Amino acid sequence: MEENMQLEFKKKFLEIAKKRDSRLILAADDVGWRNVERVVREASREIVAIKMHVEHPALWGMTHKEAIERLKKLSGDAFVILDAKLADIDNTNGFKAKYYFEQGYDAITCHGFPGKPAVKAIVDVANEMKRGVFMLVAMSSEGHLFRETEVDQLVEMARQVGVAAVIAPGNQYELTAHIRFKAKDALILSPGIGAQGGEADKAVAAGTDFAIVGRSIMNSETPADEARKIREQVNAALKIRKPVKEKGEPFDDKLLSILIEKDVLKFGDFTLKSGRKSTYFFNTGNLDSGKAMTRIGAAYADAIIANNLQDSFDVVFGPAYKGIPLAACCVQALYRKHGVEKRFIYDRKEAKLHGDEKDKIIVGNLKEGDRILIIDDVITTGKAKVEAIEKLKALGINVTFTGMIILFNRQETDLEGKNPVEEFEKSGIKVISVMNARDLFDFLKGRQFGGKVIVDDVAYHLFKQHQKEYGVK
Ligand code: NUP
Repeated sequence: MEENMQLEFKKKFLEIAKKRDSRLILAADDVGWRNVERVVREASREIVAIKMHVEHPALWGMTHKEAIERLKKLSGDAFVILDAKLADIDNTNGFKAKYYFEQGYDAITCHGFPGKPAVKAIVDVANEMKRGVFMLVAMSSEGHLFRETEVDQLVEMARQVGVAAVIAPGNQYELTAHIRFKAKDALILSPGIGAQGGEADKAVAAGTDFAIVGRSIMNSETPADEARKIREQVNAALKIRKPVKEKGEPFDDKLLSILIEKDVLKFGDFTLKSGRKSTYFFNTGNLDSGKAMTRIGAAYADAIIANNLQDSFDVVFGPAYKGIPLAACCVQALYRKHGVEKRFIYDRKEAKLHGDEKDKIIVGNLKEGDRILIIDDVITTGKAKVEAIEKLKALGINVTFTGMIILFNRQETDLEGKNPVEEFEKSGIKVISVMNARDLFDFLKGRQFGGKVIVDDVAYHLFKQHQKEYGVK
């Protein structure tokens, strides 16, 4: 019900944008009313909405009601948005939103960082009064602290609460493209175009649906011309924008881009751990930076949450060596992104000489009764995982293995011709693969990334050949 009201608002906003043939929101940022009046009058045909700050009516010497009324009259009934950026607790947000909507604003902006109930309080009021809520998921300002993990959480929150639109920077294209991907079909409104360095066409290509522009129009001698130029740029860029699903689906585009950036996929003659020859190699050893580990950790953590595994284990186990940093970044991402607190352990390849049996082999607190989730990069035959499980079982502690998260499943048979994933599942270990080889190769085949094709026809053929020999049914 609540979500529907915001959906209704979104629809209404899009209808008006269509009628006015404009996706341009004017930020009426001037302390003097005279200039605001001049600009809105001259540029009224170019804009769909006017955005102002809480202080503006007072600066213009009028009440909120008067300001809204005058702006609507001057602009031929453009929407009037209050950029209040509400960022308080639920109760306070609720009464502020109610007060502002009572003044007559069509929509209000808010922050998401105070948490879901705080945003929901605004949305509840807006739904009741049939108004819109626009939530910031990042900012255009230099040096802002909206990091990838926070942005992901904010986008998810906006989706869950069901706001009419999200606000994302029009001057940080990579970030907004990521938000576009995560936010799917949500409306994205973007400030940061013009005075803050953003270009309208690039912002739209990245995912912006509406441009919010202040100074470059407000300070212009010919505001109508300036506004028309931006309006036309936005409209033209929208016409040629590719659908979102081309960007990275079914894969997380941030994960995909780091795999590409770090050359994780290699082609040639390789011998795998199992002794098997391969025409290609998925080398997670190349994921060697903070950005890479952040994204990989997030991929594991997201897989755990998406598959609802968070209550099925007590500790994450990363088999030495490669599994060690993976387990560490997985539990970190679990905590940071999802608020889920788990321990992690890893084994020593060379047993320590002192301590009890457990301490010689295991680093971390492995406890009686622990349910263990194994984290590893790649699965081929499954042999390395079986060995890791046996090593832990040999310690004589009562533990169970409940799950396994693998970044890349090569989809190959084990040395007996069986499907290793099925074998694990038979023994009660749920196996989740973040990426399956066949899906990934099908997706990458012939696709350009930054001007280069990772999987060309030859590479694809090599993969298929290898699959023919070793692939599972
Ligand atoms: O991330 C944001 N960046 C931003 O500039 C969120 C905002 N709400 N704004 C607002 O957009 C800012 O307060 C100003 O009113 C407008 C951009 O104005 P200008 O840079 O186009 O002059």
